[in-house]
Amino acid sequence: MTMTPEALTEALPLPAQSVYQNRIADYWNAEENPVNLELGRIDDLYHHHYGVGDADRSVLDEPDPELRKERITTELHRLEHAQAELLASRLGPLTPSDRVFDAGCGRGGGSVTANLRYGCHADGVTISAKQAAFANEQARKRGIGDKVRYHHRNMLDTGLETGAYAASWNNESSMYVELDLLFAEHARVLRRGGRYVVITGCYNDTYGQASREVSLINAHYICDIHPRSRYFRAMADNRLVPVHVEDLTATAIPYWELRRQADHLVTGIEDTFLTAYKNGSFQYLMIVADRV
Ligand code: SAH
Ligand code: GPP
Ligand code: MG
Repeated sequence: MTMTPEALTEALPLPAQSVYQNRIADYWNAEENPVNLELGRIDDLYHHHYGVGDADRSVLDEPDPELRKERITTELHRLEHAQAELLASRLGPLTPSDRVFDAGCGRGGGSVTANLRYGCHADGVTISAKQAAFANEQARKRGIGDKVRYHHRNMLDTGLETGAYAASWNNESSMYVELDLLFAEHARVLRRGGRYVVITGCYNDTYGQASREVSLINAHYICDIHPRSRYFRAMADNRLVPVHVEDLTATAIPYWELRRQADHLVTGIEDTFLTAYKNGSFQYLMIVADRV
């Protein structure tokens, strides 16, 4: 059957988000990896990012098999939470009346971490309805539901109040979007002098273009890892002026070395990350910027 252009427009509901973004929402609505849920259950801080810092590898020598699993899980969670604290430490100083925006908030651990540290209000935004509902339930159970709220929205078009936010961030969520659109939205919601932080995996311009490993990571998560250079260009174009840049690559490796040994948690992407970091094609980067 052929359709007139009018009929086609009728048949296809106007997309609130792109086909790609629908696909991303499907991924996160279905995601139930033990490496995320079992770590989060430890203290109800659910993170979807990797860990930083030295790992206590003695957990691998634990003779009791069940206890060994538990100790590895706890150690990986400690490293992931250290990453969340590293990011949160760069948001401040903040007061309890300040508002922060968590762009691509996952199951909500980052906003809770910021609230615990500063007592601030937080708005988390995720494209997954399931994640937003899960995170709101967690905040309610913690008794911080009045200050920490999660929204099922597109971080490129949040509907959040203009100029109302003291700080905002992307923790491993910027590789899902065009950076110009993303930073325009951060610049809009941040007040003048507000703080923006991103922790991300980026490909290394000095390597050339995206390596095989970077492409495998893209395929695994359905994302589009940007080159390092693109972050600085897009920030400069959107009133975000870097004040601190830190290459976290070396500090990210112990987490992956431990995770690859965690038979009860591996997802299969561990060796690809290690190769990508070690061959210099991929970097784990933190950029802290001021909104001018
Ligand atoms: N920042 C969180 C989660 C990172 S996982 C943490 O550190 O734990 C990546 C997140 O980005 C997922 O929650 C996914 O839903 C979100 N995301 C991807 N594209 C998005 C978009 N266009 N708008 C809002 N969220 C998006
Ligand atoms: C972390 O999520 C991964 C991403 C948000 C996407 C890719 C990140 C890069 C730095 C390239 P996760 O915790 O859900 O992943 P996993 O299930 O592998 O632990
Ligand atoms: Mg994870």
